[in-house]
Amino acid sequence: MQTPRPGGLDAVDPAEQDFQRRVDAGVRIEPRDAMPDAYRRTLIRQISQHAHSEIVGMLPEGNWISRAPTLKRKAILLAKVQDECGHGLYLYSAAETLGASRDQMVDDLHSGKAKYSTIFNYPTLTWADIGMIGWLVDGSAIINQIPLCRCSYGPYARAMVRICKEESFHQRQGYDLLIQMCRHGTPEQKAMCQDALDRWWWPALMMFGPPDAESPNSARSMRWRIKLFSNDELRQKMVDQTVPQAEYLGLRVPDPDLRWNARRGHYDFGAIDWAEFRAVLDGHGPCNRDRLQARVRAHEEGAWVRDAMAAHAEKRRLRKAA
Ligand code: FAQ
Repeated sequence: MQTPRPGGLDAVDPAEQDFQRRVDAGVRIEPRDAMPDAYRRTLIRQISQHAHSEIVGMLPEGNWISRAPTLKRKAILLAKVQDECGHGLYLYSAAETLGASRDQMVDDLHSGKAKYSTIFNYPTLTWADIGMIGWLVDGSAIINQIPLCRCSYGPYARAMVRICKEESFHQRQGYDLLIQMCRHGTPEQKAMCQDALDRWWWPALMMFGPPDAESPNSARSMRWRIKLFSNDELRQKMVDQTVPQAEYLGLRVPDPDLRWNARRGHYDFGAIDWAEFRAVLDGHGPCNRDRLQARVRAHEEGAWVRDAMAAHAEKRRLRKAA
């Protein structure tokens, strides 16, 4: 992975050079500032994909709200899923500051044109999966998103501050659930957690995106400080942070090549199945079709709310104009 080049050497246009100098100097770019079209497009792409991920990401856990084992766990899960909805809304708003239309973004999701995180195309088969999502998926999301609080685009960076605080609660509730099941539960409950880890470990590592050498957007996004770390750097951080937590739970990470490398000061880990990643990205994961159908249905069933709000706004406008 190339590190950002100070001064943006391939920015030929003087306006772009000036923009790059501001980014290099750590100036926050705000919606009314001049910015290269490609910077705007890259942000709209990333922020809208991120928003879609938060919204589609409500579905796997939403599946368990009515089956949570206790009132306390149900209240926690409800709050978490509602938080994810809020994250989606902040992020759609951040993308709108760049001129993106909310209707267009939502249409692109529903038509299958827009991407969202591959991780949400896997099913939640048991209650242990809820713990696994909090621990691994929210855990990975935090590692990826803490640096975004310092990214170059103001509205995205500010949205991420609040999102990260909430993701931190999400990660902790997931790990707490797993501690209860693995350290204080029955052997059957612990086995259920091991089965969930076996299914979620590799998809969680894929959340960070393709390897650096195959990531078309990384070099430019890093130069513009939209990304501060590469996909592989963040993935390594996730492994280093998570393996000791798995040990505390008494769970085995499903990777025969995983071992501590004292020379590197990091864990070495096995090869990721990128063919699986690409298949899920292309719509062939276990739940892609269900996820999109659920979102389209929710949108259609909510049409009357949007119509009622539009009629109410129009009535107020006419009353004011009279
Ligand atoms: N899934 O060149 P790169 C969460 C796409 S939120 C699907 O490396 P980039 C909270 C990528 O978009 C999880 N697509 O791309 C939660 C690009 O496509 P394009 C979401 C992926 O943008 C928890 C192409 O592959 N987080 O979990 C994935 O520089 C629990 C080439 O890749 C964010 O969105 C993937 N895993 O780096 C919610 C964070 N990976 O458009 C509910 C912000 C890559 O060129 C419950 N986003 N792609 O055709 C980012 O940091 C970046 O966009 C990356 C990808 C790192 C995801």
